Amino acid sequence: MSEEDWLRQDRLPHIFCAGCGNGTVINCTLSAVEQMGWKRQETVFVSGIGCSSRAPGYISTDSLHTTHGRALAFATGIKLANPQLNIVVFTGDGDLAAIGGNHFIHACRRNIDLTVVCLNNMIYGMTGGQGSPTTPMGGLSTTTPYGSGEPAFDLCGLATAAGANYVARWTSYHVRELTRAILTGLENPGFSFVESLVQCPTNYGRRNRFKQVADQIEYFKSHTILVEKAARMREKGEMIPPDMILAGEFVRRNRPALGVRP
Ligand SMILES: Cc1ncc(C[n+]2csc(CCOP(=O)(O)OP(=O)(O)O)c2C)c(N)n1
Repeated sequence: MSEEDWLRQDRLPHIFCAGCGNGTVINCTLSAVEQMGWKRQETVFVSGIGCSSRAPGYISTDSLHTTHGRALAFATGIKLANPQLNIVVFTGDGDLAAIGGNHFIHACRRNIDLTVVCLNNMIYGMTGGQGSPTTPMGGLSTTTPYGSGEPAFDLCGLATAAGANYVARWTSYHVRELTRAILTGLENPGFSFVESLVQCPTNYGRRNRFKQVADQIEYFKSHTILVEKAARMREKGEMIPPDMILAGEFVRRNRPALGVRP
């Protein structure tokens, strides 16, 4: 089997815009699932609402495309009803951190045995480009036409503080690192949170300074700093520029977890 065998070819073509980063992250996730050797009958994909949340519809396992912000509530129910199942949640930054924010913190606190892949395009993609909790300061969107004046939510910081067992961030540029992080998340018992920044050329890139799809991917490449390097810089009292993306593994631990297979 390869990751392509996990796709429902009959559902193609997909709804994603040309140049969207979601396909890359779905591919990385399926590659990690494939490397786990999981069986399709034992694996469930769950999502909320948004472009990113359409992902499970293209995967050939049982899946739940639920209501906006509620993917983790449904996923928790599945896991508690049948701990034998492997559960992967696809969610967007709006789905997870705005309308679903409360579910997110409590799923981390419970440390329930799931892996969440957050496709963070820094915008509400599906509804036309409104600002989200992760829209960067100064970022242009339909609801922040003069630039967002709010600081962006650090989803990995939140997941770490709330109790998740595994937390990592990469981008759609970092295909190998992202796949490895998702794999580690799948292997690690308890709540695993992997965030991937993704380009959204239609609703984020074109309103900001990324005229071409490759411009935003290039930005991900040039503006990433490893968490270890950032820690060394802080120790030396050096400033980390605010537009840098902290990437890598934030936490890997073994707190008691809910729903871990006996
Ligand atoms: C209860 C509810 N409120 C609002 C909406 C409208 N809505 C659909 S998708 C979405 C935002 C999606 O943004 P995100 O989760 O970041 O996913 P993306 O489309 O960017 O991948 C919103 C507000 C909805 N479907 N249900």
